[in-house]
Amino acid sequence: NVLVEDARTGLTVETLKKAIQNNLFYVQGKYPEIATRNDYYMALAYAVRDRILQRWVASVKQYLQEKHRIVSYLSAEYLLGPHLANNLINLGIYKETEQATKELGISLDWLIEKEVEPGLGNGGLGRLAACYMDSLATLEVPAIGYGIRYQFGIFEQDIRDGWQVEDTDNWLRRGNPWEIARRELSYDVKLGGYLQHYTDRDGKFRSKWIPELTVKGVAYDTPILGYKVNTTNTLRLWKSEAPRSFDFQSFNAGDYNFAVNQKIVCENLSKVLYPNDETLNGKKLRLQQQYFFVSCSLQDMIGIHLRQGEKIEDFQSTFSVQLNDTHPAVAIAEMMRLLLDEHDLDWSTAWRVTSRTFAYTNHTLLPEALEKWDLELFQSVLPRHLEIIYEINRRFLDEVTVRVYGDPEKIRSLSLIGEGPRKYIKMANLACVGSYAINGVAALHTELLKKTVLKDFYALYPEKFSNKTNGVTPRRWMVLSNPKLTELISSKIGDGWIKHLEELSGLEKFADDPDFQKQWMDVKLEMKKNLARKIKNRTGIDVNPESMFDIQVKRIHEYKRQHLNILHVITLYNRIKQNPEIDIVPRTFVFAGKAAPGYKLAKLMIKLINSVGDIVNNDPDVKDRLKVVFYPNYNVTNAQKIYPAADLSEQISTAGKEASGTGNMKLSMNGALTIGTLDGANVEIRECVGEENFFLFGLTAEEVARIKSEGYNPYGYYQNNAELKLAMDQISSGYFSHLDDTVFKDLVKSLLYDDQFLLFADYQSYIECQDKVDVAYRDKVKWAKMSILNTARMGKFSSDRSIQEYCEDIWKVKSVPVSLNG
Ligand code: 26R
Repeated sequence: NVLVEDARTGLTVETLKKAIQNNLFYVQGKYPEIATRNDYYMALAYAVRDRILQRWVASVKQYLQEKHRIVSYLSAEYLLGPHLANNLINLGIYKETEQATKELGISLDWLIEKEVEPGLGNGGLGRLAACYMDSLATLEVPAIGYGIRYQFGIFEQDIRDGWQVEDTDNWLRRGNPWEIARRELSYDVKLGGYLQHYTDRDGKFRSKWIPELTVKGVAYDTPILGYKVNTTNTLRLWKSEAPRSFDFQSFNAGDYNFAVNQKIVCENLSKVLYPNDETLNGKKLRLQQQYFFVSCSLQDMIGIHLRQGEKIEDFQSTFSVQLNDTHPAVAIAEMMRLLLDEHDLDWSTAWRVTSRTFAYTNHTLLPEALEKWDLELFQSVLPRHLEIIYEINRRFLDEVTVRVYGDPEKIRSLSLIGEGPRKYIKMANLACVGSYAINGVAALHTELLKKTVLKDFYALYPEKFSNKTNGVTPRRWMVLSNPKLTELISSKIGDGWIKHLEELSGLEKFADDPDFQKQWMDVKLEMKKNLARKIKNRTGIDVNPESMFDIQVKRIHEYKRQHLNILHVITLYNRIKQNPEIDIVPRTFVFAGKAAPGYKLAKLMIKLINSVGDIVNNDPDVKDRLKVVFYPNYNVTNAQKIYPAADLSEQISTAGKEASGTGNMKLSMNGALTIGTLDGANVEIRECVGEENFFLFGLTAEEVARIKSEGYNPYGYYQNNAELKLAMDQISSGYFSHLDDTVFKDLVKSLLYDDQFLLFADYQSYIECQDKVDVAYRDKVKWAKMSILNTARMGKFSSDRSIQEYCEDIWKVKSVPVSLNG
């Protein structure tokens, strides 16, 4: 007898084929002869979405059947990457779909490459949120991610004449089959205006907020499916619009222009992602964005809580709300406002609820990245919240004055309000006071938080602090991006590691097996060939897949020190020029990453990489032993192609500056060896893979702090190091810039006279370490073994482990398995 599957839920090749054909006709309105690649992409995407919808609806049903605790993740950024291939993997129908499309005469890869990724984040923080959503669903934990549906995500980077140029990211231009607009699900958000104070009938003193403007937030939901489970959670992103009533009012008043203008103001709120990473510019629109999504999200959560028949004062028993850095920290004041003004609770009840609801993750120690809002600006957007923050601060300082008796310096540092030429609000302080848990993202980072930026809060509330070392999802960063390696690993140890990454340790016993080593390095070579092809297409540069692929891909920043890497390139180049017959291991240096559009020095670093590349790549003396590639427009899609091809992973930030890093994990999992400082999660990676399988160099965080306090003198290092001096002199004299000695002036000046990141202090140590890498790479057998051991020992760095820890220690949530048709 024949099994007849439902056309919208079936998972066999036959049914998938039917579904694609149906969608081509009934959704796209096309037949095969005239269908475009996009038509096929859409037809397949909708077929996949149908299958996910079945699980999504089942999950909602399951969650509503009885009361469950729910995790709410608040993040201004989600860097999801393309959905299609990931959903096929998590549904477990990759092979079937490959077959179905093949039988329809089209290639699945071709469709997968068609997808425009949603780049709704800058870098590490946004990508972490995406990995965590994947792990929450995979661990079957009820969770909602809340954020902003930016119409334009992170800009697209192009390189012209070696310089970064930005183009807008119009990711929605062909429509988005992965989201469902919930037009009926919307909330009003007030902005600006003033307060009216009065005493109500019960003699209660009250503030009434008369806003200047009300915007509407509309929910757009994207399903997040777990790996080989039914659990499908929701990522709910808010789009801002003008309220319907609005145009009416102004129209009646006869001011059409004003009405149109206000509509534009409203829509602007979710228009574009701010491309800044680690430096703030205090823009009003950014504060409005933060408040907008936070207010919609809290109103939504309160609605969910109350509809379950629960009391408002028990809110914290339904939701645990995680703040992804301070970007959503205004939620603490907004929660108080909603409870006091809209739900009529008294202050102490409202504060009890609020301070048991939120938990705060810090992602950076850089002082310039700690969010501060000019008090007057804050007041002009959120007058009521300023009043509430003053009251939180007053009560908080009253309480601590007793404990830190007579230490005005401590009081100043703990206060939510900073004083100076202008007053400002310290969002990290608000987050610490209003949260029941505070965590850093790697062991070293958490220790430094406790010792430096948050030390006074640590002294006050040590029990709130814990470490949650970051992790990444092996589904996207191994299974999806490196299928060959996945197959090889599973052929030896089965596929349990995909959900239980510690099982990778089973590979250790093959680390010395010559056959396995050969297979391992064959996969690596194939991935390098693939990347070489991409590099050729995108940049025109020929690279040798047999050379060592030395890779640094991440946002461009002084603290990440891409210029230290390029100084190594110049040093090797000079050694070749001085002795053209010198025996060095051929290397391909791959750089990729975006610079914040307003960050002059970072943009100059990109220009320097490209300028050095132009000289090195084309000098006949080099004989193709060195190649420098700047791969443009680093994003999730490109990252997936780059990581599997890496031999060497560059993690060379100044110790104490990189909170964790997550690219370091993705590279090591894919068999790259790391050259790195004792910074962020590098410390823990080295502990896991073993010091003999990690190339360590540079100052420690303690030494960095000591040198800085004693006064760092870069010029001395420059004068006393011949190779360093030569490289710097070449850069400044225009050796790499057609004798133009002005181009790199600012960069040279910064390195020689006021570099905050101690680059010269680590130069010699870095070069010597790179020389060791060169030696190690010559021993193919040993390198293969070290590479295998890196992967085998990376089990700890799955985001499943991180999320498990958050669930147990902070959120107190349990998994709720979802059954279909249950
Ligand atoms: C305030 C504003 C300008 C801003 C500051 C900082 C905007 C964005 C950032 C980016 C920060 C918060 C970030 O992405 N930090 C990174 O978080 C990763 C995930 O925890 C870490 O791995 C990484 O080390 C850290 O830099």
